Amino acid sequence: MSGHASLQRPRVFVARAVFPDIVAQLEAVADVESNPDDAVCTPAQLRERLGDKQGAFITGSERIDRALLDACPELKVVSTMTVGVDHIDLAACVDHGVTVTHAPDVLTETTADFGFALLLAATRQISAAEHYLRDGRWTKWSVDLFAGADVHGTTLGIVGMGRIGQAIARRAVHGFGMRVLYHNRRPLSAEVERELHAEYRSLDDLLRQSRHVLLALPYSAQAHHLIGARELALMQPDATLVNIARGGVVDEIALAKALHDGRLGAAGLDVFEGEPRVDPALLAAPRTVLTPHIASSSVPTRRAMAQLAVDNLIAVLRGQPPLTPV
Ligand code: 8YV
Repeated sequence: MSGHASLQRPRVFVARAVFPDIVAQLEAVADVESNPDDAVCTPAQLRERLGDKQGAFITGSERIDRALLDACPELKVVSTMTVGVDHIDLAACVDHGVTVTHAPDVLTETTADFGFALLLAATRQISAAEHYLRDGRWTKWSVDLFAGADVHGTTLGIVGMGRIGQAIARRAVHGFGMRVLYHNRRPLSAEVERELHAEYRSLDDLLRQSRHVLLALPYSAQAHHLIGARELALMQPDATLVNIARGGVVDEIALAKALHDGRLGAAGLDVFEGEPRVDPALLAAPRTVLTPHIASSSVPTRRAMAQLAVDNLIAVLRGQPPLTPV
């Protein structure tokens, strides 16, 4: 009996080490292969692990492409604990009949907090000032010590006005008395614009008119290097650029050059094109705060992301509609 029952249990691969109590919920309904060492699979290892599985629990580090799907004929559902899905070939998943689910909403406020933290840290040079102090270089108070631009009361341009962009707009307007401009594939309804106190602009106008610019758009081929040398040249010379979207949205070499040449005030970056590798040009750029893709990383939020990913996976394996399909 139990042997028969176990034959019926779907097989699932959990690609990274996630909260054991949340994975235990999956183990109650599926045969789970996990990755307690938390090593990131190479594409070949991922193909091998998923070769006999019906379900995949992944993060942003695992790439689901056509070659992988060709090699994993039993795969029915890919559940990513991220909101972004640029690591998944959605068209190939449709062709292979694979359901894709993601984890929106649960990380919105935590990620918006971090976007604002980066805006403040970069504009007010908090990292550089702390290193200066720790290095023992602080010998006297002076009027212009780390004097930078202001955040409150200035104009913030938000590129990508989805859930996270809107949560940042609320912080900017209500917490910091800022004026908010935004650019989006489609303008928001007049009602939502009114509620957010946000004004639509073309990308070029937003870059020209904003004191600070924050990127919160999904990555796509059209968004590749959306912010390059031409766009950086449109920005105000003391503006801060914050990127909590994906590294590929920004031409990092052009950004490093603008910072070196003093044509941009500061940069706060949580995402990088080749992450976890960070381009040496960015590492050497002045007035820059760099963090290792942690915008959603609070314990309650990372737990909520993992829980939603498991709930989605279990629903699809049971033949029920997923909670948050892509
Ligand atoms: C994740 C993110 O932490 O959800 C997303 O899209 O970028 C982050 O919240 C990261 O992708 C995990 O791999």
